[in-house]
Amino acid sequence: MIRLIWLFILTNSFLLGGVLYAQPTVRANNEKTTVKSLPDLLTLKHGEPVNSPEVWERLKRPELLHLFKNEVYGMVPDGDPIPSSIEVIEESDAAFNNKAHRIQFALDFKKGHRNLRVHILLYLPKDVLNPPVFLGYNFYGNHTVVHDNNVLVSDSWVRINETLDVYNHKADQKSRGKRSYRWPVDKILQEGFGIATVYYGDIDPDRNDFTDGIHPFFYKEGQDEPGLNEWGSLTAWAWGLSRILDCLKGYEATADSKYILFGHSRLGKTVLWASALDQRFDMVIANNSGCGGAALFRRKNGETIQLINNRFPHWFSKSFKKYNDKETMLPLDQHMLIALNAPRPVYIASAIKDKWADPEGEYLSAYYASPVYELYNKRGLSDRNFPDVNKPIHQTIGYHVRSGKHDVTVYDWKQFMIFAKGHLND
Ligand code: GTR
Repeated sequence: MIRLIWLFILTNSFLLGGVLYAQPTVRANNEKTTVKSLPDLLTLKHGEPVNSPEVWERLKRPELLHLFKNEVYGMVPDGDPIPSSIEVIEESDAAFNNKAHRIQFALDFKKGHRNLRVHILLYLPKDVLNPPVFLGYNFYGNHTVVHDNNVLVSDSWVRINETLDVYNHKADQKSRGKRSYRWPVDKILQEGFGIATVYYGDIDPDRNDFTDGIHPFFYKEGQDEPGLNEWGSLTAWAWGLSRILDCLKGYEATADSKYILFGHSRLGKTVLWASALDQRFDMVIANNSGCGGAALFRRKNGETIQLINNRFPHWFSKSFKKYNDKETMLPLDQHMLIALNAPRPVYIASAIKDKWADPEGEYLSAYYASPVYELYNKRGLSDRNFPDVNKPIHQTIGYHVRSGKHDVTVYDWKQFMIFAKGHLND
């Protein structure tokens, strides 16, 4: 079959390997994409059926985790745990006009002369014991998420973004609150949730450089970059979320909280992988996560394996590069990543203008993950047809495609909170 050339990058607002990362625009796809050849979730590699939660958990789940680690994201190298310490470095019970507690932790990793400091910002509503907590990374520093002058500013390397006042790769006071429209913290607290956020670059700066961030802490003598099937940045960020969870679970006020992982875009990819790896996360929400997140690789709609590996060579393992333009050779696809979250509630959110992330591919992935949820008698998505815009579906797998572009909006958060309230006790 002749593949029509359909992808056309129209934008001039991104630079290869550069500092701008706007979503390239995608011209409509004329090819009828097929997902006929999706690898089967309910068959083991030697052909036996997966017909119970027990077989899924004992055999299929480990089989898939092994594949994702070896072929896609890369694995965390074995070795002794990295010594770390955790300390409350600032707190107040007068945040948000006395309505909330603010706690800031410093999580420090140490090895030889190396020290990596990760700031965790946590807000908790007053008078709610162990509230459910949304946990998500932010892109430009904790101080960008809220208008709160007490939030500490990270020293880590930051991507340049002049509209957010980030110059010279340094976080700056001037960016305070500039991303607050994506984080309706006040509303989240009012609804009885806590919220924890961390700048993702504290764990690993988002650039093709493996001498910084957490990776070097794991190197063997003489090593200066991850091996073939070792971790890229996405796995590093996922690993970091588990360390942040260790910390929050060790803190009295959140020790028994439920945790809802939330991530947008590359951080949406991160959270799906993080909660596949760590089943202590109670729920996961991936917003506009696209290629390497919820979207099916085999559709090759919008961003493809080759495009993502070329623009972001550090995100995945080196072994993933062999699938550039060879999607059908992959022994897995992203419905399997979503299924690794079963039976926990998972929410996939798309935006209709976010063609780069392939909204329909994100939906179909969730749809094809559903048989694993059904093994547990949970409801996934039952309709193969793409839903209407702004018509959320809230089964144990939740989904919406909203109007508008690649972003996080008030509409999205409204759905996330309704979903969390309705499904945390599934
Ligand atoms: C884009 C990238 C996407 C998505 C996005 C983001 O440029 O192609 O995969 O991750 O960046 O994270 O903002």
